[in-house]
Amino acid sequence: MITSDYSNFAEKITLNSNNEKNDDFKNKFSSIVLEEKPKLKKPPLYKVIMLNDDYTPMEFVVEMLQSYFSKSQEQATEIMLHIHQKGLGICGLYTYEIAESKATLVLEKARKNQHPLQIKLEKE
Ligand code: TYC
Repeated sequence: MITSDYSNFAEKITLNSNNEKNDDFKNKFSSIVLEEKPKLKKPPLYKVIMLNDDYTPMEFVVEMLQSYFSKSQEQATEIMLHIHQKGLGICGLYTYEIAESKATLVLEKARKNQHPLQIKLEKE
C-alpha cells in the first residue's frame, strides 16, 4: 500500500469543484490511498504420471483413475490401456501439494494390495 500526500492535487480538484463545500472536499481528498495491483502469480503445475508394470491388475489402475483423478470409467480405461501399451501415461495436472497427495494416496492403496505400481511427478 502506498500512501502519498496529494494535497496539491486536492487543491486543483478543489478549484474545479464549483466552490461548494470546498473545505470538506479538500479534507476528504488531501490524502489518497493507492492500492497496489495484487501480484497474483499462478502456481506451477505438476503432471501425475503413472508407470506400467507387469503385475498391477488393470482393474485396480482403472479404479484408482476413477477414484482419485475424477475420470469416468471410459476415460480411466483409455488412460490405463495407454499406460499398458506405451509404458506411462498422465493421470492429471495439479499444484504440487495436490499432485503429491493424490500420488501418496494411490501408492498407499497399491502397497496395501501388494501391487508394485509406480507414480512420478513432473513439472509442466
Ligand atoms: N500392465 C498391467 C497388466 O497387464 C496393467 C497396468 C496398467 C499396470 C497401468 C500399471 O500403471 C499401470 N496387468
